[in-house]
Amino acid sequence: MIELLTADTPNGKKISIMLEEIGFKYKVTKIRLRSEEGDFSKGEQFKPEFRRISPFSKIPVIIDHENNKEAVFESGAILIYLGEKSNKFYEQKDRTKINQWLMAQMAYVGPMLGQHHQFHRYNSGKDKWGEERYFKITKTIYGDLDERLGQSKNLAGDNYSIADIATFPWIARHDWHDIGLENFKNLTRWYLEIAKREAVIKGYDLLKNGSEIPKP
Ligand SMILES: N[C@@H](CCC(=O)N[C@@H](CS)C(=O)NCC(=O)O)C(=O)O
Repeated sequence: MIELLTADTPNGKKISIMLEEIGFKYKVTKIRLRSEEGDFSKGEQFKPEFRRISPFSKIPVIIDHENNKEAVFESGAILIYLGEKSNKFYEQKDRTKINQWLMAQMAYVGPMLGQHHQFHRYNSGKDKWGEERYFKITKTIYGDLDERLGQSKNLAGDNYSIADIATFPWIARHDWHDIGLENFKNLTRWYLEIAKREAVIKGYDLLKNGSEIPKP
């Protein structure tokens, strides 16, 4: 059994989607990232027992109870671990391509879209320069992903892979981005194909509170 310590965020959803896709038995342990008053500095991610398995105090983390309670932090590393363990969505022959698109998600797509959330969604009007910068970068990312998906069925080639699983929950925040997903035809085609997968629908609603995938 895999224990998933997480919260309802794009990085958290990557792992619940993967666990549903590979059909592993898992349980979700919710980590409250902020106090009742909304203070992040008082979240459960800073408890010493959590920091022992997640040194940067971030979700998601998994504990593999079938493998000597091996704990893995960083969503990309977790996807690789589960891909290797299940032999699914991480085809040996495609690994170089999958790794590129996975690393691009981890190092660029996620962090940039995350900044766009901070400036545009949570702190709109506070910093014009930051707001414009991350709006522009987000638009560029949509364009670049659209271009790739005009040439390729999925990010790393024909096969749906952990690179798609890592990227999907970030694009699922398109309603926060205000870029207009529907203007990016190839990205929309890919998004809708993934959005109808049963495992994705289930994994998206990881806390079982009726969370639905936003339509373009
Ligand atoms: N690169 C990390 C990023 C994880 C991350 O930023 N997690 C956020 C939620 S999506 C978090 O735990 N934030 C709590 C905090 O920063 O205190 C990953 O992909 O696992």
